[in-house]
Formats: sequence, C-alpha cells, structure tokens
Amino acid sequence: MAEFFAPFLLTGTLLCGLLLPAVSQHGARVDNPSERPNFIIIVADDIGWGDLDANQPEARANNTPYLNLMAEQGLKLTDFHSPASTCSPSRAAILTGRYGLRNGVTHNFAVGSVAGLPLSEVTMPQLLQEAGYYTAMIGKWHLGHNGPYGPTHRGFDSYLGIPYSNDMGCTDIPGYNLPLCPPCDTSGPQVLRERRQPYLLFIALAHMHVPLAPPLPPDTNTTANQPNDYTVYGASLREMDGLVGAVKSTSDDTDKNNTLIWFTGDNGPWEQKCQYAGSVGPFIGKWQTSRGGGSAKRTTWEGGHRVPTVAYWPGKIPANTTSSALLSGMDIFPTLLSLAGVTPPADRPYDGIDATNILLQGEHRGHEFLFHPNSGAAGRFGDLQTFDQGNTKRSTSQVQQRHVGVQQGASSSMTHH
Ligand SMILES: [Ca+2]
Repeated sequence: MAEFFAPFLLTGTLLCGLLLPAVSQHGARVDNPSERPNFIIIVADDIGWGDLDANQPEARANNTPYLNLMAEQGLKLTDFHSPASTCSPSRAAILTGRYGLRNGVTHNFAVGSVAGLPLSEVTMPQLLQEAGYYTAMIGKWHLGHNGPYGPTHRGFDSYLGIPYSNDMGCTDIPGYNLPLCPPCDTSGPQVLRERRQPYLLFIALAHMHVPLAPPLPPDTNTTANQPNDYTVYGASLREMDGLVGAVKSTSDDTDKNNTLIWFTGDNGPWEQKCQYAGSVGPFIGKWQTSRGGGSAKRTTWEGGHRVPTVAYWPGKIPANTTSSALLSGMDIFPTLLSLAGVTPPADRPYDGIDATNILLQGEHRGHEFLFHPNSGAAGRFGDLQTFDQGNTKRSTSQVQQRHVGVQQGASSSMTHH
C-alpha cells in the first residue's frame, strides 16, 4: 500500500501563466499569490486521541513512529476536535467548514440513502478546484454515493475509494472487501506528478474502522502462531502509520517546503469494540460510563470527538511545537482557503476559523467555544449536545441554566442557513 500513494504526489507545483478569475463560479474571491502551497489532508477513521504515541508517551506503545516523527518536525494540536462523533456529519463539516445544523448532514448516510451532502453546499475542493488547484481524493467518501452526490461531482478532479464505510453494503462481503461498487469511479486518479498545478490530496483512510485486516508479522504463518505482543488493533495502527510515513516521505522528496500535511481523525474510537477499538487516552468518560453509557464514538463525551492531530510543513510550521488551542476539523476549510488566497462565498456563515497564525506563528487563540452535536447517534436528538468553553464542558441544559449569554450567542450562530 505504501507504494500505492507515491505516484499521486507531484514535484513542481508553481502556477506558470495560469490566469485565474477574480471571482469563482461559487462567488469566492481568488487572489493570485506567486506561490501557492500543496495540501495533503489525511483523515483517519475512528482513531483515538490516545492512539498517537506522542499524545501519551508514558504508555510506550510505539505504534506510531512516523506520526511521532511528523509531530517532532511539526506541530501537535492536543485540543483538536472532530466536528461530530460519527462519520458523515464529521466529514461534511470538514469539507464545508460548517456544522451539520447548517450543512444539513446530522446523521450518517446508509447504503440505501438516495441523496447526500446537499448540493447547495460549497465544498473546500470545489473552491480550490475553481482557484486552479488539482484536487484528488483517495479513500472513504460517505457523503452520498448516487449521481451528483459523488466526490467527482463535489469538487474532486479524481477519486479512488469506497463510497461509505468498510463495514457497509458491498464492502463487507467476505472476500470482496473492495469490490467494483457501481458508485465508485474506477478511472483512477491521474498522476499529480505530471501536473504543474498546486494540488489538494484528500486521503480518507479506512483505518482504524472495523473490520481491521492488518498484515501478519513477517515470521507468522497463521493467526495461532502470533507473538504475544501482537494485537490486531496495534498492527492496524502501525500499518496506518506506515502509510502516513510513506506519504510524508514522498512529499519530502518532492515538494518538502511547499506542502502542508495535516493529519487528524473523523471521530473517536468505538467504545464497545473492545480490543478492536482505539485508546481515548485520559478521556474515559467516567461519569458517563458509570451510568452505563459510552465514552467515545457516537457520544458527545470527550473521547468521542477529541482526535489526534498533527500539522507538518517544513520551513513554515515551527518544528517540535505543541498547541492546546481549541480547534476543530471545520478549521481546515478556512485555513486552506486562506493559504491558497481564496475568500469563500459570502452568502453563508462558516463555523470554522482560519488557524493559519496558530499553525505558522505559534498563536494559541482558537475557538472561544465549540459545539458538539450528538449526530443523531447518542440518544434522542438534543439530549446530549455539549459545549466546550475553554477548560469547561457543559451540556446544553447546563449552558442554558448557567451560561445564558453563551447559549444565546451559540443559538444565534446555529440558525439554519
Ligand atoms: Ca468514523
């Protein structure tokens, strides 16, 4: 798999004589800086905050050496949150910079879902594509797999992947884990290396979502002959880490100083998958679990949405730095657009913030508060929505009772658009 990614990274990326419109199709304003960076966004599936060794070195797990190195050479974001605690709402918010209450995706899409991310939404790849970027995606989409809802209709020039999770529909038939599903675009990505455009490469890994299918240790012929320290989850994590390392290595060999790599997760690990789930680190949800609930994916407790995150850009992002700024996956949208000189359409509000100065300048001021929707998967809708405000986390009912001002501000910003 490591070799699989290498051809999709490119070498020279300066725009040479490409004339850009001042206003794009969707009303975005496009400046024309002399040099625009490449973006590689890597989103792991169901990974835990504690799965990144660098987040809890005392555990000495040694499962993520390549990500650890990326953190040493870049910026570790320790208070970074997925926009939701399940797949589709989180991914929709990452690609639109808007909460699900605005973009319309508050639940996961099913195999039988007819539609997807509403067509009225403007996505990050759309805007970058219109601004002259070549946009490619590899991996899990899960934002609608019929007709105009597929990734190549939502801003990606090329796509190779699975239309939804690897335990859904035609992807979970034993022996046929990666079939040629009709919704898939099987034309394959074009080779970015040959293009003289800046690029966005969005890699949505199937790791660490169940089912896990890691390679066995080299000296192992059967699962019954595995060494004692072998675990399916740990081996999968090391495989995922190796893929990230291969992408980073290829990028370093080609456009090291002009490429931002941003690794994060779409939500926390399964709470009920036992040894097949990741680590939430210290965010064990003691109050919640003591009452029979869960602490992670599908819940609004910390382990459900605080995700391991590393940003890497040699020469731009100071090495071996850590920020505890309160940030969200929704911030990727405005940050990338800002770095590309693109001002998004002004006809709608956005919930993400431009984190450029946090990445490049060491500033620490992130969101004043974050809203954590229950994504329709943690009980009756509205029961378990929470807010992060600095070091305090409150349910909506507590916010209503004790922080009326915050609640009023949040309510006004949550108006549907
Ligand atoms: Ca997920």
